[in-house]
Amino acid sequence: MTQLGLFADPAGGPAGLRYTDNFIEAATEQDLIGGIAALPLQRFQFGAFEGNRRVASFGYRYDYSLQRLAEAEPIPDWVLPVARQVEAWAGLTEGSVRQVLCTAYDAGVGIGWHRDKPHFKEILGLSLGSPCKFRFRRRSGDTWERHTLEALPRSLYMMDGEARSQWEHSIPPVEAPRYSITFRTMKRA
Ligand SMILES: O=C(O)CCC(=O)C(=O)O
Repeated sequence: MTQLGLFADPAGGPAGLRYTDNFIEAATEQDLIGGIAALPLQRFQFGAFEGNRRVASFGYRYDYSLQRLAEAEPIPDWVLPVARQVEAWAGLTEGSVRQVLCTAYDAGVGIGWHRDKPHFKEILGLSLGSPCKFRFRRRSGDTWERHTLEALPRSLYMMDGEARSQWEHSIPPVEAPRYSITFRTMKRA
């Protein structure tokens, strides 16, 4: 093992975080944005609360009132080619992505600190439309370890390992409309 393997470079960010720019072509980005904009998006509901981002879930959705996963509409055909591309990049078996979340953030909208639900395993996210600061934090004694990923439009990130299980993530209010497609695999028993 090299020294880099022994001593994680803090500038490299959380272990288990992968990122790549230009994952899709600009024309594909426009098609995907069009697909998301045409969905019957709903303000994100968590129990009695409502977030400002607008979402549509496919495959499964998390019901915050019942605190469990519920079945949702199948992953739309127009998302499947990019879902297959995401699986190939991540080294996942075709069909591993079982949940897709399409999200629209208007300017001034973000997402607060959270970790994704434990029912899911790997989390991958495609950024569309405008850049965002994808922030990570992890408790370290009395303070927080922090890392910010500048997620460009058409880029893909993956959270696995510590990035997924130990670090929380959030996005501060975006400056221009941003869309994302989140691809999630299910925890295997
Ligand atoms: O928009 C994104 O890329 C992140 C979405 C997210 O973290 C979530 O919906 O849990």
